[in-house]
Amino acid sequence: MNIGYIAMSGLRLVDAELLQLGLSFPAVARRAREIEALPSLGLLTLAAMSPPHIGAEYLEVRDISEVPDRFDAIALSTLSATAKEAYAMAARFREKGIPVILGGLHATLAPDEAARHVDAVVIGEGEPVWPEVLRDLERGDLQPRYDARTRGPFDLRQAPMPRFDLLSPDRYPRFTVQTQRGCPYACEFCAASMRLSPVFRTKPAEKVLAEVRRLKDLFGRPFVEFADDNTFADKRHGRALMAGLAKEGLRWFTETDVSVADDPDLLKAMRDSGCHQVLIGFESPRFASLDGVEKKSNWKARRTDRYLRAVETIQSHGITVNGCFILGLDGDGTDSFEHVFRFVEESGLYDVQVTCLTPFPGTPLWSRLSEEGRLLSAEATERCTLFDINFRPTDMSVDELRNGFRELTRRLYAPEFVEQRNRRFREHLRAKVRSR
Ligand code: B12
Repeated sequence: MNIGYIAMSGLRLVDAELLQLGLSFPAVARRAREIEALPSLGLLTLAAMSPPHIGAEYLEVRDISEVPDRFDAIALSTLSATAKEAYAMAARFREKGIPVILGGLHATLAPDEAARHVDAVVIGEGEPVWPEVLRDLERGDLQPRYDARTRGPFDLRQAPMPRFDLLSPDRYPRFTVQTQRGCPYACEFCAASMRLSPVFRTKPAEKVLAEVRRLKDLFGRPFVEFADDNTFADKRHGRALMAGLAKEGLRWFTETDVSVADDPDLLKAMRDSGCHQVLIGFESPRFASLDGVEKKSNWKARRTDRYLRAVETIQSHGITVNGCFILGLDGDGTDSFEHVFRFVEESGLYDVQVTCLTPFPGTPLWSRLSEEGRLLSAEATERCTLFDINFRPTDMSVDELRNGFRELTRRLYAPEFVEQRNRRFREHLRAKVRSR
């Protein structure tokens, strides 16, 4: 038996004008190329659980016609933005009598929809059920649904070594490694790993380091993007990881929250272990826009007054910050674009990423906007790109959000403004070194 593990690669954006505008800026075009070059860690992880007598092949597919039909079954992974493409691809395989098993965030968030298009849907994390799926497949007894959430959160101490060896050696300059799952916070809009299983867990540092070493063995000097929601949510785990990573000579990037700025020792350890950049979801520079967004303790809103200081502290340790902002939050009017621009200017953020509020199906935000009659289309999953708009904002029109977003993109990524921020970062560091 031979299984094809299929990922749909490439950036997605429905708004063609915005795509063209974005790609015209060197900083955005560079990031888009990096995105094209990240493999699906989920599929490589599942392939690692397959017994040796079952063949495993990993494919990145953009165009359905590229897919060979030499497989006995297909394991397909999809996000909301690519769900319709995944269904179209599944239909092609099923026409040829090849069963399709679909998993991933969208299959988890919208399992009834997914079930209409494939032979089996896997809900939640793949690891707890994948061996069973393969067994049923071999017996010719594939079930329509496997719900990993009924088995509790997967214990990351048992995490298999992803099959990085399935990747072609020249295609990938960057790789992902996961150090934790879930998140201690509960943001209304979040459509990341906490939707697979909400319990926050860390992967033992030794296991993470083993994955890093495996990548080094296979690919020489890899650049690693940790595929985490919040790498330093557990500071003790973060410190243990940094101590180990310091010996690996790696360059890496991750996503975390502003609280790393409260811990100068951790920042120093991060820099010494090769941290190149941290991506932080500030979401908005204003308390009013964030008030109530995080449902457990209003954590995000309570931190807004420390944002400027946090950027300064982190960047002064030689780690660049990529600040993320969401436009279109409830209560945000047309002045919100200027608020974000001014924050970026004042803080000197090295990199910035702006996105539009996105109701991903199956999230609390989606349910609320649906109840309030504010979704533009309940079917337009292809608009779940973080840049296309699929809802009515409270304090501006859809067109005002679209146009304001474009104009803000133009201002933030203007090469002179990017260079000004990057120069400020370098000069600041030089001055710090001189003053020592
Ligand atoms: C790395 C990453 C990428 C990489 C790699 C994506 C990939 N193919 O895996 C790149 C840069 C390519 C990427 C691109 C995009 N991304 Co992205 N990405 C991430 C990130 C940071 C980590 C994802 C990850 O690797 N998780 C770890 C792995 C192990 O988990 P996993 O893939 O979910 O797999 C597990 C289960 O889902 C399940 N599973 C998955 N697939 C399958 C298949 C089968 C058969 C089975 C049984 C199980 C199964 O088992 C796995 C193990 O438990 C997350 C944010 C985050 N912090 O989580 C965003 C995230 C997943 N991305 C997101 C988005 C929107 C995008 C883009 C649409 C952006 C754009 N406009 O282009 C594109 C889409 C690209 C594409 N063509 O599919 C959203 C998706 C939300 C959603 N519900 O749809 C997230 C959550 C970020 C966010 N801010 O909301 N992304």
